[in-house]
Amino acid sequence: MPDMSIPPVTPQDFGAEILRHLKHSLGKDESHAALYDWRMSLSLALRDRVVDPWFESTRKTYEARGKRVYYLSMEFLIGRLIEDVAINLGMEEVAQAALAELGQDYAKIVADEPDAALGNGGLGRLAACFMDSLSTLGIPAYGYGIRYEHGLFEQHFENGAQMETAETWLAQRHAWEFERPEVSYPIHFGGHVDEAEGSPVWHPEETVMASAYDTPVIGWQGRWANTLRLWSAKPITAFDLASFNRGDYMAASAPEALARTISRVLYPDDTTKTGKELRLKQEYFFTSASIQDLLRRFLSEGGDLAELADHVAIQLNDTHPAIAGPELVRLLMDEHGLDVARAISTARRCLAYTNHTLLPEALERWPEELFQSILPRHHRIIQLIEAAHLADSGSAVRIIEHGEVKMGELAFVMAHKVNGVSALHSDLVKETVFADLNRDYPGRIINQTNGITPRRWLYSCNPPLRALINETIGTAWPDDLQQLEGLSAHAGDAAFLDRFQAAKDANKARLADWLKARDGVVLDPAAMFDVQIKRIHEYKRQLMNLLETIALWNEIRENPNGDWTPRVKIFGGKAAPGYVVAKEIIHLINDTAKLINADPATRDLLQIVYPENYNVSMAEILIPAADLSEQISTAGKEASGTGNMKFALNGAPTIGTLDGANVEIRECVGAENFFLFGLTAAEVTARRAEPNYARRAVEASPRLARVLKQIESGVFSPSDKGRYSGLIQGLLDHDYFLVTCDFDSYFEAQRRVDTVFADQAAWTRMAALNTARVGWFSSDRTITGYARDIWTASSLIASRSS
Ligand code: 26Y
Repeated sequence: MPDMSIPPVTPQDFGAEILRHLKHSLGKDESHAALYDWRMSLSLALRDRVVDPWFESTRKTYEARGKRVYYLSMEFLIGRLIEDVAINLGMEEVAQAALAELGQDYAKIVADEPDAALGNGGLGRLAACFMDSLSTLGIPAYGYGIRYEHGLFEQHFENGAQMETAETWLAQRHAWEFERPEVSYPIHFGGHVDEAEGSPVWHPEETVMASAYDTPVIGWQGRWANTLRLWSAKPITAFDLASFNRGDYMAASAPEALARTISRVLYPDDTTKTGKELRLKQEYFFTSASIQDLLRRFLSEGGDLAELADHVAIQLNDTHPAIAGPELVRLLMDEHGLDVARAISTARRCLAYTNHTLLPEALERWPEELFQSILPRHHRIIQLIEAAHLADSGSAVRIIEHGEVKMGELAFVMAHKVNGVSALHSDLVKETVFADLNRDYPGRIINQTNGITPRRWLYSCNPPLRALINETIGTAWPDDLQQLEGLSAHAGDAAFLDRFQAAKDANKARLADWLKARDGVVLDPAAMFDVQIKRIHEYKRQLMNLLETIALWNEIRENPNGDWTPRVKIFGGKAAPGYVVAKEIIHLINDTAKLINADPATRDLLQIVYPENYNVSMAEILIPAADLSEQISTAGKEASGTGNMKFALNGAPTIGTLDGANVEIRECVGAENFFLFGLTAAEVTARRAEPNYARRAVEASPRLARVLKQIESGVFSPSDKGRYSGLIQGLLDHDYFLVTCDFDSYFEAQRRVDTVFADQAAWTRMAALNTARVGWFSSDRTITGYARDIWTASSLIASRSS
């Protein structure tokens, strides 16, 4: 039921609103308007319609005086917004019609919007899905992050190798945000602490201002809107006029340049703790601004700090904002006079921490010396936190140890709840990284399995399937996704399955058209589209996928008249710029594609496609078009995965290991609708202890041995035969991610895929049952879990209008 706050509008009236913006906001008349002008006018006209529900939500929140949720995240991987906002406002058709009447192409305008790519991958996209669900559920919430001037780098291939160039989404105005120059906070760095008089005083060496930019986040049917508040760094003194007048223009703008570097660029690495001073400054910058902002809001409403935790829930998206603990303690002690014990216990009741990785190389630790030089007061406070933790719990786990400040331990100790992001991952969090702390604080670690927003990841990205679902089970599913279960009853209905397949075929044709237009690549829409899209990581095992592709190529060549299922292997994803092995894997995929795609003997049966610059918008085209979802990480390494959920929801069965949320997806869709292979997490650990496990696996698999030999001998790199010898030797010497051990099992599972795919009715039924049975993976369900188990407040969801 549409909310009263969104008045219905005709295409004519909405067209007039667009024209008004064209004239008054863009200063253009129709005859001179460029695509950019139309896009900005459409965006501003849509934004206008978000403002009333946004004000209304803010008013209700203020009146309720209940609890607000603050989601602190270094990353928000948002993507485009025009379609998202139009759909949530129920205005998609009106917008299309309005632009058609103005002689403009809605789809072309939508495609002109740059992605807001303020994130690397899963963790950042999760934050964006959570913002969508918080608004849909009517939970008063703020997202807090950094307004990076440059989002995730753009990826180009030069002779198959990844090159990076700066992303420039803010080169054009960002239509959705409201600049708030009046909302700004000083952020201090460095200097020293004077403890002489008993009450410590921090004398910082450097100060920048954090300045707010607000983007409203509208929920389903415009019922509620929250705010995403991103901080931009500004100098305290913009400009040194004396230097300028002397003619020293560089010196004149030095303070500005220094401050601006803090919010200049997103760190493009999600694997290795780079230990860079600038990253620590970024983390403190946005965390301090956010904590100052929420405290100011609380106090301005007359709040009593003794009751802070009844009104404030702060969720830390991994350890990147873990400095929130000491920062809140600092403000409570140094500015509001609480004693240490009260300050710590107050902060802890507000704070909760989500862990997203077990990879030891991604756990943040800062050299103590560096940390102390940048945040001397916080260093001291962390010592106080550690002392209280050791004394109160009897724990032996230190926060500062071996000259390092361990952010995971800090986040854990300062949180009242710690959660993992899938059932398996949460168990492993308890058993591995935080085993000791789990014993010291029993019950603190809980699970909240990830989810995805069905508005973007089905309703918006898959119009043909959306229409079929609406006709089959009605239109109430986008905010009650378990209703998809109603599709199961139709899984034996041939007419329904035909239409389900027709929707998939339409999406495959759309992908083929898009790729043809973008890259000149021609796909066979009758072939199976087998898709692996995600960051390039050794643990995600794109290499294993490629080895299987080469093995298949060998076998097709040997038996060209065999009963092969034509496949297109689609890869997408970026490697961290400094991750050498990941970049070699990209290069090898492209080199292999070049050779295999040119082979006349296999050309109609096997093709490899790797479009440059995978991002959220590309995912929205690839996922609905996928037949098969590749989720093949080494068991125990992928905390959850969320792409896995998006594929299943869009009717692509999974080939996968028992890792992350795959385990729960398989339980939901049924083992018979999931292509399982590979070692379990426990078997992985056991296998690693066996001597020479990789070489033995290769010896036992002539198929694999042959492929490795081909790569090593330069079959795929004829101009540089030794190019991959290091990569292959590495696999034989220390195959930490067990590519060699899982290869045969994977190859065999792929042949099971071939067999089922050849029986189109059986395949479509399996695909439809995937869609029908994954409603539980809505991020609405996830957020409901956070609200119930972590943020616990009766007033939280009460504000939702019915
Ligand atoms: C500290 C720095 C090196 C760093 C930066 C980004 C470390 C980690 C990250 C990002 C991690 C990440 O994206 N993790 C993914 O989170 C998803 C959401 O929970 C999971 O689905 C996915 O399995 C996990 O890899």
